Amino acid sequence: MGTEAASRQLNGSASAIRNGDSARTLSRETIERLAEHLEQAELEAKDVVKITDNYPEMTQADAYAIQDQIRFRKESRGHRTVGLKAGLTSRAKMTQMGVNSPVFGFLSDYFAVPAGGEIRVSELIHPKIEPEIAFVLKRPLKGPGCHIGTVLAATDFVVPAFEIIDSRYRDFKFDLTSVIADNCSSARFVVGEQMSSAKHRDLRTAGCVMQKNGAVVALGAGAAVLGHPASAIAMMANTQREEIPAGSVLLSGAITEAVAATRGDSFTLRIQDMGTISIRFV
Ligand code: OOG
Ligand code: MG
Repeated sequence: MGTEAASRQLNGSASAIRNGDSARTLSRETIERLAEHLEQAELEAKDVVKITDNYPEMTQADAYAIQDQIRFRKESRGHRTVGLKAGLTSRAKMTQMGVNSPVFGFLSDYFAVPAGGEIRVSELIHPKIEPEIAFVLKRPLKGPGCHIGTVLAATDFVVPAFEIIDSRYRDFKFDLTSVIADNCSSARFVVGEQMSSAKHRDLRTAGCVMQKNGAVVALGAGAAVLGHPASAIAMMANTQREEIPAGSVLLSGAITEAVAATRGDSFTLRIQDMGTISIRFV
């Protein structure tokens, strides 16, 4: 266990996310139990009812504390947290999921799948795939006060990315607090191999085309993500308590709605002037 994880555990009320807007209402014991419950659903690929069915009063602070506890459980078993993700940063995603504010989660080492590789469907419940732009940092980022300029200056390169989400909740139905507790449906991610400078291109007008088995299934442009994908990363940095370390992979959120994937499907994503990535579901 890293000292960071240890101190997070010892300081029971500490969450990796700042929660100016709400206070915790659940006991430490309940938070630990719900974290175990949701992580088990992930590891066994079995869906569960959304936790707000039993805890309707729970707050976003409770939800981030549960997410944090899931992260702690993984880190305690030796998994590295390799990055963070923003979710529900585009209108398309907010409308698709019926939720109206961005959320943030973490990426564990075993979520990473190489570009051109395979996603094993048997390890997942009901996966969906999303086209995203990933940022890799050369310098740490720390809020408050981060903005698009701070993010671009700290970015080493940007790459096209797939996120494979897999809500642990039945029928992929949830509310904001339930999805935050479930680490924002994070399951797998794939980043491209072609590194592009974030400074010398306009990420707002970068076109994005996702194909499923050769047919175009989703298209958009970078600006769909909060006007500029770097603003999702600024928001992420401003909500984290801890500094985001150099080298982190940061997913800025789906540009379009997520598309369901089943065994045998292959997906390709092309982002204008940033290259192409592909993945197969087996
Ligand atoms: C929540 C996660 C959304 C994105 O990029 O918008 C997300 C979900 O829709 O299950 O990752
Ligand atoms: Mg996503």
